[in-house]
Amino acid sequence: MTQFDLIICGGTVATASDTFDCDVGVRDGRIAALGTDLGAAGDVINASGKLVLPGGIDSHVHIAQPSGPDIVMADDFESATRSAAFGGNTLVMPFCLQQRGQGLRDAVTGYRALAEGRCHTDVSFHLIISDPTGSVLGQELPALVEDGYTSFKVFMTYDGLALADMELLKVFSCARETGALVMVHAENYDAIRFLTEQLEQGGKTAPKHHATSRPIAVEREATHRAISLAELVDVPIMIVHVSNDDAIQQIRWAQNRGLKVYGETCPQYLVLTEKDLDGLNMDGAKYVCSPPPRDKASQQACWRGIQAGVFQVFSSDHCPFRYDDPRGKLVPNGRTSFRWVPNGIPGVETRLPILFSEGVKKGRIDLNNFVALTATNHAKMYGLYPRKGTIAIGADADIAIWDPDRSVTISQSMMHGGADYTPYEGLAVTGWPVTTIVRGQPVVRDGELVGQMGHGLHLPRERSPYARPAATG
Ligand code: DUC
Ligand code: ZN
Ligand code: ZN
Repeated sequence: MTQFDLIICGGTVATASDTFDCDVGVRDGRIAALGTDLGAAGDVINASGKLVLPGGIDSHVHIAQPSGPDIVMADDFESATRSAAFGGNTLVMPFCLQQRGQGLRDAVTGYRALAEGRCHTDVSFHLIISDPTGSVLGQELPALVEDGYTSFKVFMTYDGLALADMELLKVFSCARETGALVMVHAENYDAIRFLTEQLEQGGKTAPKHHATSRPIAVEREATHRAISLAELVDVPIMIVHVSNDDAIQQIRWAQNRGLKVYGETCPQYLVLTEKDLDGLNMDGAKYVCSPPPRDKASQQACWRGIQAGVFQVFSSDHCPFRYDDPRGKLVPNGRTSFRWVPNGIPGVETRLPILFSEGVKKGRIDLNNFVALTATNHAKMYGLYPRKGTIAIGADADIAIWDPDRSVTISQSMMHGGADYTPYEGLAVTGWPVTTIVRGQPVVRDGELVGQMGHGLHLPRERSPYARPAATG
């Protein structure tokens, strides 16, 4: 009888704190040994010359989420998690969106059914609270947190989603009581509506005006307001998809005052700019996401935020719509105004290679920081550590094996999701994940899909220690 189900040998292992050469022995889906000369195994993967990293955790993806009348998201759970696995991820965290008037439990049941048996990677759901009624905050949310849905997102903009300040305060208060971590989409709803009306009245309806309608002040103001409201009730918050220095300064200001305010940024804020929205015809629609990509100075600011530790997590905000599709970016109404173009871009497969290449290879961050930003901190922030997000004895054997020197020019032809374009077309990167292992089972091996759909499981989570109010720890 062999001692291990799988040994990954000869590679360089990196965690959020250390880098070392050793073999990894896997038994029953968990890491059982780190060392050399581990003996016999049912399967051996030679990782010499490769990096052996914790599988990526993408704590901000949208899958199969209703996004407006006649709009369909490009990914279901099968295609999204396949794409994630090819991008070196072993766990993704999508959202259960509560529609107004809908019960939270009902929303969860619906998304769980869509995911059941169809995932290649593990998944763990956040909630989106759009209708914080008394029963939602009094009964449903506490019960769901108890069941392992220990984080949720709130929106400060969008028709049907935006919460008023009173509602935000009630939701924040409920998060404090239940121990859930709140993620905040910080943009000022009324300011966007006002600017959108003005632009449309002036005939400025092309996709590039999506960015004009959501300038930095819109994000800065909402970021500051969210921080202030959270301070009032003493609840930690995560400001997601931060795009620019003004918003970063608000978060840094809060952190310097000892508030538990966390930050997330995404690839689009490092390598895209507002100019990408100014394509021929409707081409700019491919880059419509919120907040919009800004300028080179904002990209530099996001790098500084990463380097200075203002951001704990780097996520994709994968939110894919097909481009050449009337139910996607080319929805007929979208041609009449940017306001109808569905918001979001694909990115779960390219998140890790972009940060590895632009960050590690270009010397902006080290490999251990890369692991922290893309895996370990996601597990810590969202109540999955140390089962997930590291390479340690007893942890789930969620591993991505990387060729750190492979040169790749990103193109849609090599993507594995449901979208028909990538916003990163033509971007040259160095370093690519070649094998992805989820709980000891190779899902992608040497660039080929070898896993079975349905291997990916839904994971309930613990309450995050980072969600504890400042007053209690
Ligand atoms: N916010 C997200 O987090 N994703 C896509 C669209 C949006 O506004
Ligand atoms: Zn958002
Ligand atoms: Zn998002």
